Amino acid sequence: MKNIIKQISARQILDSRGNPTIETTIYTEKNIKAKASVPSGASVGKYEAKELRDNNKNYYRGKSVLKAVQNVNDCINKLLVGADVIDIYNIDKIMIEADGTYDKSNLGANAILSVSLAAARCASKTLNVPLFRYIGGINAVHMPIPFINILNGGVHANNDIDFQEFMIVPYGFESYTEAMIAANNVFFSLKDVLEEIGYSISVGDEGGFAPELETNEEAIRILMTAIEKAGYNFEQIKIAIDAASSEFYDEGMYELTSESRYMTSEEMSDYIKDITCKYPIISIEDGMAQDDFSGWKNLTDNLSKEIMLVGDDLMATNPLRIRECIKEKTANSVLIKPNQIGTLTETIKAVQIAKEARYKTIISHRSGETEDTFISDLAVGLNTGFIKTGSLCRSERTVKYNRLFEIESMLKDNAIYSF
Ligand code: 2PG
Ligand code: MG
Repeated sequence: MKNIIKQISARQILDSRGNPTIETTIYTEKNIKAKASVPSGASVGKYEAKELRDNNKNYYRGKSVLKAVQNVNDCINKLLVGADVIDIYNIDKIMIEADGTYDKSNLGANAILSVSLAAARCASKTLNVPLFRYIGGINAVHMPIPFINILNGGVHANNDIDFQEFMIVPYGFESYTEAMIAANNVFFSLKDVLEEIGYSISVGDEGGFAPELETNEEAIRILMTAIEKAGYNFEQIKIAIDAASSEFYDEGMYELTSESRYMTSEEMSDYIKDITCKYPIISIEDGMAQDDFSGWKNLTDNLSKEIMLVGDDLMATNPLRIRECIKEKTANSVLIKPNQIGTLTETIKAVQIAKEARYKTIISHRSGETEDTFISDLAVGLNTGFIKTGSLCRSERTVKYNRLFEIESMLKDNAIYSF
């Protein structure tokens, strides 16, 4: 009886963009407590579970989450007091049934996820094991390869670059720690390169530099210069892009404003193929828009043997959508964001389905983050192979990388870092 939930209470806190979000604490009869908070996206896909916002224009500009907080403190608290905190599947099931909608718009995906994550953390504390160990058992020894977003564009930055994220992927190294040293060298090398040319070195929402570059290709070339000037080659460090193309797709056309290009789906697919041939690119996320299914199929047919084609908006961490994409042989990798689906156990299911089909999986943060490090443990616990959690500055990003340093040192010689 000692593991039973005594109380669940939530409050409103602020995320890294200064917008309200929810933080939930769970207390058990054994006097163990654990909390979790949830992030929020800017380029939100239309198939994601819904976060509840109050929309009261006079309070936090409509962005407060007091209704979600109340749903935790009243409804969810009543439902879960007395439940076993270790049985996370039961906890999630109770909340999913109480919500009763396909997109969690009733209680709010933000409310539900905050409880789901806090419960898992509370379970790990109850069992006295690290969170990654609770999630993954003794199998949890693989450190994820980070996708580090050091150049920001799209809706994450105040510049005109169309693509949202230009990331470095330090995969040719012996350990996570060594990979991060290299990534850090490239981050500062990029700062020097930008300063030399006279570009701004202020940063965007995810901590990557956000200079006013001319084209997407210029961004790629500047990253390559930074990698080389830091003394690395493109076998050690590759480039990944999140085009976030749903943001510039309308009525069947893709519009790259910075390059004054207006492209059909086929032209967009050719454009991606072209940059993939020209540059050391390992992965393209959301190369095609969430509703351009035939475009996605075309891109997959053309490029899936060459690089990772990652579905973010396309699949929205939704097991049903991931299954559909697998069936249609669309994309070959899945971005995994717990708040796109709204519970930990459905997130786990999404990863399992993807892995069974040999799709690669990348655990991901959101552009509006908190100091919570849950996703670091999740990446190791689920052995996803990859994590995307922003640049190498801004504490809401570095806190996740720092947790991974901690996990690697806990694993000692058992830690594995490989592609
Ligand atoms: C993405 C994410 C995270 P956002 O598109 O992959 O980088 O951005 O959280 O704004 O949706
Ligand atoms: Mg994305």
